[in-house]
Amino acid sequence: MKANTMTTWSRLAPFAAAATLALAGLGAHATPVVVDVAGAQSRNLLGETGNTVWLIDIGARAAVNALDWDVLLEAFSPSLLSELQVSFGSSSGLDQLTLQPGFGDDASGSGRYSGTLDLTGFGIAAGDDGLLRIEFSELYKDLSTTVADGQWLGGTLTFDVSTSAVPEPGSAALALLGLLGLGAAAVHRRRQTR
Ligand SMILES: [Ca+2]
Repeated sequence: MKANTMTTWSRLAPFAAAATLALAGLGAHATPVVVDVAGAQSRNLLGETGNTVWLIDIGARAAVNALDWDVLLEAFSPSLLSELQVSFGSSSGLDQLTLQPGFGDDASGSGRYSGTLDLTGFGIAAGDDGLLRIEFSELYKDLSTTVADGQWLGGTLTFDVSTSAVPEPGSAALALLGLLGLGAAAVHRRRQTR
């Protein structure tokens, strides 16, 4: 397992961030954006056609400060639960982070996973169009490009969003750190339902 150097978040972090912004007099307004994942399919690799892609309006230049997830997944054999992933970022697609909720769970079938991550400092924010792009993809293609390797049966992704004090856009290096951190987070948070 990877060292969990990026897992020092807590559920208090979004509140602490909001308090800091309020003290700075920036008038930040924190809002939870809840995305129901039911029906999303992970078919192909990130960026390839056939994946489920959603564009959610969170407000122009709104920043994403935290993510909570509680999702029920199904991986169709021989595909594995660890291979289902979801990426999110601005509509440019250049600043996205990738979460693998079932990280470390190398089994087919269904599994439920939940967790939370403080994203302050990752620079995830909508551009002028206000759109958060969410793509459901697959880490390894076991099946035809026209059928799903995995399905998101239900549950939610909850993004904690603030509409001012937008940080700098994230770099590719930060995105990679985010991937590792989210993976480590998921493995510590996973629990299964069979
Ligand atoms: Ca697969």
